[in-house]
Amino acid sequence: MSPIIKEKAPAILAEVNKAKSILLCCHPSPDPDSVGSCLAMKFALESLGKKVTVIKGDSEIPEAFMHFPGATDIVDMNFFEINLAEFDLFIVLDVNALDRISLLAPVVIPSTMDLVMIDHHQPKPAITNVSLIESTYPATCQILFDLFTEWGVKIDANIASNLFIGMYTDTGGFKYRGTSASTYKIASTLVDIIPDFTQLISKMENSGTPADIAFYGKAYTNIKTYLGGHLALSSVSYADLVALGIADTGMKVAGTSSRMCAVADWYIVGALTEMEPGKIKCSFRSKDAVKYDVSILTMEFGGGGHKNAAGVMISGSMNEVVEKIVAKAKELYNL
Ligand SMILES: [Mn+2]
Repeated sequence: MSPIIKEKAPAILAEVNKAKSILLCCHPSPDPDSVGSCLAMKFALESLGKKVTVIKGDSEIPEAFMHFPGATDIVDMNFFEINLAEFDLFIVLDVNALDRISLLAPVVIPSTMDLVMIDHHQPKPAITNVSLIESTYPATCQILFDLFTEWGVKIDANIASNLFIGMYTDTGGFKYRGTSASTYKIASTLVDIIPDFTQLISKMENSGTPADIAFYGKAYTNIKTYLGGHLALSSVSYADLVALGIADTGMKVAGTSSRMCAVADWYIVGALTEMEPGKIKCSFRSKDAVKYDVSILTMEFGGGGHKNAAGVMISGSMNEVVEKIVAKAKELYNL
């Protein structure tokens, strides 16, 4: 149990106790740690007698997540569509800055709504009086397990399923840096409670379409290496996306960079996808987070993330963006 969580748990519970109606929001391009943490928090808060609304935020919830318990109750609205006056507390999960809540427009929190932020990304300056940032944890869902334990919330099957799937995904199946003995102990506790955890994983991972595989094929075909062959960048153009009939890349961009780590000599890998003309989504992975901290690279372009996994949206043509990344990587890393 992290001392930070122990220290912050009572203050967050005090915010919850004084709230009547609580808002939760999935982050843009939500991953299972975002959706799972929102849904687990919803069930936990409801067990404390609170009225809770989860909104989908900017993006659609991927079909592959719709079997997470509670997912069908996620309200189909973004931050700017929901009536904020109905809520007196907003708990932001798996997000460390206001501009990560929505990319659609600047997020302004009304004075009638308190804000609590709970996250495991590299800390940015605190923007709320009550924030819990524990960046040594591999998933927001793992923070929530400890937080709920501190609160005395009973972890039922609904909460356990959502926490488990978030932890499983953000740790790359319990193997990324940051995964600890505690992660495994908590996972063990959770799988004891979940009716069928292998089904939970399988339904999420094996619910793709032929277009998903075609996307990976396109990305892997377009890989070029730089900096002595140690930086590898894949690229999928907007024209490629149109040709493949892919409107929403979901987790495929991050999936591409994760799989590119398989090549021994590629120390830093990046998957670049032109989401709309002139807007390149970049997902980076590092094999050695100490020597090649990719969160520094993405922060140079206004993004963020973890030392070993980080992302950013960069404007420009594919060639321009590749040039910028290669130049910055050359400057930052000793390659
Ligand atoms: Mn996360």
